[in-house]
Amino acid sequence: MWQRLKYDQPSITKGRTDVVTVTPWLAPVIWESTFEPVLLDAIFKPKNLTIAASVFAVGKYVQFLKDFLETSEKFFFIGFNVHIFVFTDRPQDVPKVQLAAGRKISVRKVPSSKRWQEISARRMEMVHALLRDLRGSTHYVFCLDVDSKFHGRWGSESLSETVAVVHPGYYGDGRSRFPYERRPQSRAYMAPSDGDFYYCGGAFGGSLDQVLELTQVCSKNYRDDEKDGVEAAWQEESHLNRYFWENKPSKVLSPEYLWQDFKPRNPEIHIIRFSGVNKNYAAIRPNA
Ligand code: 5GW
Ligand code: MN
Repeated sequence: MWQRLKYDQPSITKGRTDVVTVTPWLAPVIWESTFEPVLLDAIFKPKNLTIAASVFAVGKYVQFLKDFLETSEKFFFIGFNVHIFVFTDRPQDVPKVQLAAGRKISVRKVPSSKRWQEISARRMEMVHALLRDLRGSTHYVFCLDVDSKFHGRWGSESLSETVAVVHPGYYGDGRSRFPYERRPQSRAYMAPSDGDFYYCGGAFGGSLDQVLELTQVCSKNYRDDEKDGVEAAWQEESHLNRYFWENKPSKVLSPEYLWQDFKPRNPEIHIIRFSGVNKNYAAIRPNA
């Protein structure tokens, strides 16, 4: 029982001072040394939760699956029931990965796509359809980019109703400089004086019900935009950012949770947990 666990005495006056650990709407912002992993796992493990993750590997992106899946076995919700759903047009190319007890991978076939914008835009819709099937069997869901690897723990500290990850590329910038969709005709529109953080399209999550709602709203807005002949600047990432502006995330993950390999590690980043690999765009994208 967690009551008998040994862990450092929490301090009410001392903690990290180099970063902000709570948003103005009082959602925790998760940084290394702001949580006690052993304690959190002891709280969450007895609930016997199932965590689903969706990952798309369409076309040449299947090459990223091996590292993604192998590193998830080392770092992603270790000791929990984890079900990874791989969406791909090349099911025969999904690598066989040795899985620990309680973990499984399912493959869902999706159509190939010539326009890369299609892939990025349709993920929400396909995840929404998946989640409808998972109602009753899954508690939390994360939607992750495949062109990335785990390097450190990503676990129960990230669980909450709606979870957004701060994008590593813009967190020092003023909101007017965030790459939000700026055309008022789009349903992803954000005014220059609006916005909290710029969040990643490459990682987000939450409870099954909340992610069902989020994917429904974002995919509907994307489709309605499409009928008007508008495609948001960063497809679903733009719609996600608009959604999280209107519906504040209940937990915010620091850029430790989605770094980029090409970026030098900033001093406030004490650990990189998940990071996008460097990729040769010309070699992997259908219409780069
Ligand atoms: C291809 C060309 C341009 C943009 C995206 C793609 C692409 C994305 C693809 O051909 N296949 C594919 O499976 N994807 C999925 O969308 C992957 O899960 C990928 O991680 C995600 C987002 O696309 P990324 O990772 O290329 O976008 P960035 O912004 O992380 O570079
Ligand atoms: Mn990516």
